[in-house]
Amino acid sequence: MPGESDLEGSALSLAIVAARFNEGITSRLLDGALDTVKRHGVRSHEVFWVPGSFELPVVAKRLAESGRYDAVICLGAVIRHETDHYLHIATQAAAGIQRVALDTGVPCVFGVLTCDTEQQALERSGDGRNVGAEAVESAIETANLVRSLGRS
Ligand code: DLZ
Repeated sequence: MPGESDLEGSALSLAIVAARFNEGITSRLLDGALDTVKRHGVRSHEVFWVPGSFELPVVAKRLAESGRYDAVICLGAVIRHETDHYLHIATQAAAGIQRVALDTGVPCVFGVLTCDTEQQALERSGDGRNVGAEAVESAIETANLVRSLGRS
């Protein structure tokens, strides 16, 4: 039986970093994220913008190291183009965000869509399914768990 997730946000301070590339999609992810922040009563949050998903890790690192946030949520949309450029961006964004989390101990959540088409990205950033909303819930649950485990 899976355990219950603790989605109480009232003790948490969150940073949200959003990529401007494919802004039509990432603004929808941000809307979902902000709605979820509100729904779970998150104590405080701040939003930061970067040019593209490739820049998410470097800013996530500064925010995680600042000691001001219990978790960092990274939002982006990488959509397949004619070349394999997108693949490098998606792979490095994922690896970089995970590295920041492991190096700092601050949960850094991967709210980056990697899709073949814009239609797929729209379907995952709407009022039904929204990966930005899911990312905030993952951040809250993980931050609460890390906090409950105490200092290592
Ligand atoms: C250059 C680029 C391309 C081709 N595609 C995307 C994308 O689908 N999603 C995204 O978030 N960013 C893309 N970028 C921009 C890169 O993330 C980055 O901002 C630039 O390569 C500058 O480092």
